Amino acid sequence: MYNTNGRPLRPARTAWEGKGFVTETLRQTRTGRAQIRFFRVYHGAPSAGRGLGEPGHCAATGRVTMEPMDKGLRGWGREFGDRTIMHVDMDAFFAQVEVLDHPEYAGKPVIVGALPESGRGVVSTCNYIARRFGVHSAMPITRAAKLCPHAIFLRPRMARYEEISARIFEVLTGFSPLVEPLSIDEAFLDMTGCEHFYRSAREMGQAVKSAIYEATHLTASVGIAPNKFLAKLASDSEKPDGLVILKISDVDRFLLPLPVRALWGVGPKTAERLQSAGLRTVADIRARSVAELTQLMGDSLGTHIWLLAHGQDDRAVVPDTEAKSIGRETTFETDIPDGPALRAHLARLVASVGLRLRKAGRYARTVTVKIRYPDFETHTKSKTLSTPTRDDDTLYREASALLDAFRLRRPLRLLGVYVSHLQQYVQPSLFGQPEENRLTEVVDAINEKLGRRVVRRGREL
Ligand code: TTP
Ligand code: MG
Ligand code: MG
Repeated sequence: MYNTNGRPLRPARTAWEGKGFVTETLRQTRTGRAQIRFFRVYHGAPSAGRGLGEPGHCAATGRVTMEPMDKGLRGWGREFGDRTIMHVDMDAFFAQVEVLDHPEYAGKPVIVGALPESGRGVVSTCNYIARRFGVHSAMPITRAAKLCPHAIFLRPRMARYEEISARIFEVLTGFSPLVEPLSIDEAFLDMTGCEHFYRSAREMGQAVKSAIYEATHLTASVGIAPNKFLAKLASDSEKPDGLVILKISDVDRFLLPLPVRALWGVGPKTAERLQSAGLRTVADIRARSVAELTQLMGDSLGTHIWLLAHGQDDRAVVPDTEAKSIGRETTFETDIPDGPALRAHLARLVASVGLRLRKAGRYARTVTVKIRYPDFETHTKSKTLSTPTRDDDTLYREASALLDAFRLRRPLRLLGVYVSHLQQYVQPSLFGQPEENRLTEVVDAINEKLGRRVVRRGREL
């Protein structure tokens, strides 16, 4: 926990309500002159067994009243208006991971994506050294090779990036129960009510950056602002390793000089229309009334642009608690034909997906297998089951039958397994009891204890 200077005057109190709870701690300041009350609002159930010392987690105390959260207690948070929103985005994410795993690449331009000798494909991303040569995401790899011939070119290793991404999100959920993932390397956090843990917004942002660095040895850029739109602009504005704070009083200075393209939802076409009406910067839009803008751009787009130009955006941070599907795929080092090796990969993918499904407390109705041939031709086949399941044996049987159905005649470059139509429980009256495999339960329990998947089924070997 951060900013825990001062002596606790009494144990933290936790107040409960159906959908969340508040913790309150009372501390003596370091100088001993004042008492500070730290408040924090949590949404959703507490995670059992975790102590109060970890932000974002709290052990149940059994009290069952909800005490109102006094807005006055947000301290410096009030400089951000009703809400304090944070945006976090990793710097040159795939490329940074590659340099982390290969220290010999440090200081050199690194481009992740296709390989130039393949003659096709695009740049996924590149590090900031390569960006100086004009290389950027989505650029054809052949063009990147011309701009920066001495760069290190690498194919993406998605499984590794996903593993690190999971670690980052674990760190973020320690800071706020309201974390909305936007992509593999990026999230919004609603930090409203958490301000009292930090002396300033800068300290709060620094705490998140440091925690990510400690967990991954990678840098992130962070923006803190009154809403999502401004927080994302802020985090993008000083990459890499940036930390930009926009209080309400900073917004105009920051926003007005920006080109209209900076407004969320304004693409090249909309920008062109605005420009042909003489509107180049956010300040130009500010000079017009909402009526003029709606006349120019239509009711909905005009209002949207007018609001953003005034720094207004009331979208909520929506935590991604309801995953729509769970899946995992592997790209092989060398292409693999159908046979025991491929089936073992399938079993490992199923085991990993099954474990995540059980951890999420869900049952799946639909199983999907995805294949990709060396020429990138990609196919999927799905089956929807009559009874939802989360049992590895059932999932493997279905996935294996789907793989059979492809009648593979060529080796595969990629294999993936997905489950979807997730539901929380199975209605016994409709489907009969869901089959719970005792072996799966035991294996999960042992692996949980050991902290990783040590015990595996024979088919995975
Ligand atoms: P971004 O966050 O857009 O980019 P980045 O993290 O590489 O660089 P920065 O944020 O510092 O500007 O995307 C995150 C990852 O997503 C990126 O590392 C690679 C992948 N990606 C693609 O594969 N293709 C793309 O076109 C983009 C934009 C990203
Ligand atoms: Mg990024
Ligand atoms: Mg991103």
